[in-house]
Amino acid sequence: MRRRDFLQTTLAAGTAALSWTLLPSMSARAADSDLVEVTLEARPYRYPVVTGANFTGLAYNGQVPGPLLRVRYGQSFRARFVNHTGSVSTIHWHGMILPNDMDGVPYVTQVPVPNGGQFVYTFKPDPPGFRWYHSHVGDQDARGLFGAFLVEDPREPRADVEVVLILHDVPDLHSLDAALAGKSDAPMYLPPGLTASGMRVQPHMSGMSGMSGMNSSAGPMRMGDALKYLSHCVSGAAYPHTRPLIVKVGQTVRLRILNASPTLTHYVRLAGHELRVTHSDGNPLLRPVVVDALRIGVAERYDAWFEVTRPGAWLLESLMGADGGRRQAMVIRTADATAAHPLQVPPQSLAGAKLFTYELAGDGVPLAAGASEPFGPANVRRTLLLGGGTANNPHWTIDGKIWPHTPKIDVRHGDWVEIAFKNPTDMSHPMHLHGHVFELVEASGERLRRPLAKDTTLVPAGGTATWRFRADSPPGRWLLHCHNLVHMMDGMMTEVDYVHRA
Ligand SMILES: [Cu+2]
Repeated sequence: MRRRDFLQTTLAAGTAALSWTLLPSMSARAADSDLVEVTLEARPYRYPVVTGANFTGLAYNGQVPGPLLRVRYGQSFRARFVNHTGSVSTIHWHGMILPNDMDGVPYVTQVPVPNGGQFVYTFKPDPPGFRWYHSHVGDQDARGLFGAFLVEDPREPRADVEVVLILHDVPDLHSLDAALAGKSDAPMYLPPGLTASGMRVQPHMSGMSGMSGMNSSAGPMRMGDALKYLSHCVSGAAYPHTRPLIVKVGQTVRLRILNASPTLTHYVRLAGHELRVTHSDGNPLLRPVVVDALRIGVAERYDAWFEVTRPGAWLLESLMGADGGRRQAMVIRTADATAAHPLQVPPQSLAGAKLFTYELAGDGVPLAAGASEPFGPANVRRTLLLGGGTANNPHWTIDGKIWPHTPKIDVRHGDWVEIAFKNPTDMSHPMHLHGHVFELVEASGERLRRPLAKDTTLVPAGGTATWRFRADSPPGRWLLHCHNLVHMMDGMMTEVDYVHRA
């Protein structure tokens, strides 16, 4: 009885379909229980945002995104997954350190759950912070099988207003087939005022800053692997149908923003405000950083704070260079905003903006050219070459291979591991490691003096990134892959495998 009550309590905060989620304090009873139990049932779902379009959606518990899951750090978690998708399915708990057989990777950590079948996932959510969950089978997450998962740290200060926002994009599934075949005619999305590699526009390039989308600066668009999108959403709705967030002057607001897009990097601005970023992928930054705009790669999360200092109405928006007509946005306004406070819209360019980058947040210093200095002692040191996406090599590869033929990374428990990515391709790759939180110690040729604790890193086009971590997770096979859906389905995937000490 007590558990059932608690299930209701837990899900109550997440049952507001088609809107972002406001987070009330967890009730005392909810926080006192040792166990949080939920049932997640996946079924076909018709999206209100794309009614009329030929789109085969899926949903957990009849809502997209799926219900917000909340536990207090230290509680155990048990999810009964019921699969009525019509095909096999699994749930992956992104950013969580957990037993390998709970990680939800089909044919790697578990036999996938057949249609009509059930599976119980049970683990102690760790570490605290903003995590998420999604199907790890085919394109099911792009069809709607994803949601946010908060592991709340009672030691952390709360803001007056706490909100979870999920940026997600609904793909035209025909373009997914075409993209996997390298024959999509969809344009690449690039935000206005940025070069293809995602660098800030430099002053000497200011003559280019008016170029909408900057597509022409990205070189010839050889590869037909971009997705077409039917809708760009904030937590299940597209602007202007997103629900406004009503705030009061004097309040502190904490936005926890997840990018659950299949392929798009999101660039987020709030009109009239800077954002103080305190966490990346749910993990505290060693020092918060104040920016004008966030860059959120696929699967990344950021905690961004601001203060309401005056009455007004402001648009929070992800800028979309190639699709500027459609806003992916929501209104944040004070209850007393009047006609004297018309809606402020953020600048529609990132030119000149202080953009969140790893180099900025990590206090980067350029490495000497050609330097190969180690970032710390490591017993296992590997370089992974990200490749493909050209006419002669249409697959997206790691060291020239696609899954399951990619080279694996063998580690022993207790090893210090350093993985360096080199990305000579003309697309950025959001690389994700399961079951670990690593330190990002190098980005785009800069050593980060304040490494970022993360589970996903954008490796920019033409750029580099280096991770460092201790192999002290539960033993098993931990997937390491690009979180761009097209690249992942193409085979840009490998594993960190725990092997027994000889
Ligand atoms: Cu990729």
